[in-house]
Amino acid sequence: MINQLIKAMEKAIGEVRQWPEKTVHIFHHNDADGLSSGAILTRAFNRQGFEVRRFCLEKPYPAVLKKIYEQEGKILIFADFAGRIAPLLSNLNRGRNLTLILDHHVAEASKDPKVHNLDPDLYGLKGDRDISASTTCYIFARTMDQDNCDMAHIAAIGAVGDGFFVDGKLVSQNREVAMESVRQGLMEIQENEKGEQYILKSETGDIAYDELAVYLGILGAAGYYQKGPDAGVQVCLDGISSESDRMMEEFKTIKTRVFDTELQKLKQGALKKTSHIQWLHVKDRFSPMGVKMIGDFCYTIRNMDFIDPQKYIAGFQVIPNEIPGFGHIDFNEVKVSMRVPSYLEDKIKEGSTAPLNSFLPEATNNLGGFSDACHRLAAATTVAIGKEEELIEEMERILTTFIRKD
Ligand SMILES: [Mn+2]
Repeated sequence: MINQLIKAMEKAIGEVRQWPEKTVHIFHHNDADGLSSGAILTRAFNRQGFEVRRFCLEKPYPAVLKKIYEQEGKILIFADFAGRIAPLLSNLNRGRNLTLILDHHVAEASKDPKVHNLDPDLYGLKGDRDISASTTCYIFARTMDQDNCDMAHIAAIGAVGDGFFVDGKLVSQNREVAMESVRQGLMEIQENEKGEQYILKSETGDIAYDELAVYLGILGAAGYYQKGPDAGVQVCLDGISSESDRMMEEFKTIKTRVFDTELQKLKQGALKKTSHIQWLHVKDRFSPMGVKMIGDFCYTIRNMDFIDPQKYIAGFQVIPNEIPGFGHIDFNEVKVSMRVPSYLEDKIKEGSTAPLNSFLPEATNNLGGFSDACHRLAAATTVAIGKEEELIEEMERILTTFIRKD
């Protein structure tokens, strides 16, 4: 399994070395796993003498992919997303760029030999148990050059950050990077009643890996439009600095202020209600924070006293027409994030209420929108600006049918 993956990585690395252009374009996610993936790849390719252009994306939106694939002759690398959309990337690429996918989500095989899908899911490993994107990137970097094994402690950031443990412990490939970090004196593992606590031993002091992941999450999400991801990658490579601390505090302050203002609006009646859904629209009031924050906000309010415990929660946030460092993009789209109050969560878990992924993707599709991460208790998609009410109506229509079927 893992040997087959390493073989596929060797093949891709061989093609990278022979590729005429010596610049790599890295696109990575903005959570702790994505930031540590971006950090590992940047250092690994710099060490090989490549110039690195790194871009942090909140999602691989179709409009962004279209712009990326207007290029030709490039080396394009996707980390911590895109495993599932390898067929789409194949269609966009048509042999014109060398594309590598280093993801760990559920994957589909590529249809273009120049698109190498190196997602371990295709090799029998479980992305929600065995291996994070950061560990996938670490194995890739080590396959490129054995000296890159000094980045095991960076891989562990994503492994812990994604939060997949068995009995409170990292397992499989994720465990191997932890063990390697311990061997190199960069990690300490403490046993406790819940499992294991992982501590990074850095020059600037010790820090628990789960705390570091939260820290990076704030830089990457709340600080998305203010160079937070760059600071996050720097933290992964060189540790926390007074500058990263200053930025983190600033982003936390912005988040508190913006959330408090929005809460006041909701308490004054800004929450709209239909038969099964309660919803809100923050327009661009969450700016300059990233669009991940609307999901965070819906989760924060889910059990507050003005929330109906029996209705789904939907929040809309306008997606800025810009990708930091990548330039202007005409999205003209709004993101919708959905969460559920605890009461509904129990109903969904016992199977007596429709989970979010049974109606949001379908409703989004019917309106020509883009579905990405949809789970039972948390889901998000995007639709064109102006279609918000229509989306709510479409979900109501599907839910009504669903309930009748019962
Ligand atoms: Mn991940």
